[in-house]
Amino acid sequence: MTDARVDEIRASDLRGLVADPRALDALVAHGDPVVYRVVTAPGGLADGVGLAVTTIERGSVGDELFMTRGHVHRDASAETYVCTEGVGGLLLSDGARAEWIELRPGDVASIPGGRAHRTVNVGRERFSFLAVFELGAGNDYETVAKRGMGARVLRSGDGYRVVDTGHAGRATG
Ligand code: M6P
Ligand code: ZN
Repeated sequence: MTDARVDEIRASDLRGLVADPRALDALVAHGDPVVYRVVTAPGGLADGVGLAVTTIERGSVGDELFMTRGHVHRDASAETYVCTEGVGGLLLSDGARAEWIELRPGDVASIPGGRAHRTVNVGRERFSFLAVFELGAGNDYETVAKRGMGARVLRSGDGYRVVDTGHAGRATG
């Protein structure tokens, strides 16, 4: 894919989304590292089908493991993820309940239409996955910024834990 589009999402792009804004400020001040890259096939596969590979670096903002921003599709279309590298997971939210699905290479996860979705790297290496989605799905980021994902994924000893936060509060805090 020599003509693929590459988007780099840095720590500063997670403003308003993390549990610990001070830890984020410190990270931004220390070089504002790339948290993840999204490589998108231009024009998609065919017939309105889009393809992207997302790679999340290993790291955290305070205790909160590196993650994507998370979004909901405006057109309520579904999406499929295939894990290709590392260990991570998918947080799904319907606005009332959060669900966590751990992903290892070869695992396939379906995101039902209308669910907010975010991925998190919980492993010791990079976490990479391929996404197949409808072109023109229209990513809405405001909903997640406003109500959060209902859970956060935190470093815990050598592993991680998924902590329920509820949807009533803001995404930060
Ligand atoms: C997957 C797909 C993309 C998305 C990317 C990063 O590759 O769902 O559509 O852009 O993950 O997630 P986000 O857009 O939430 O930053
Ligand atoms: Zn999506």
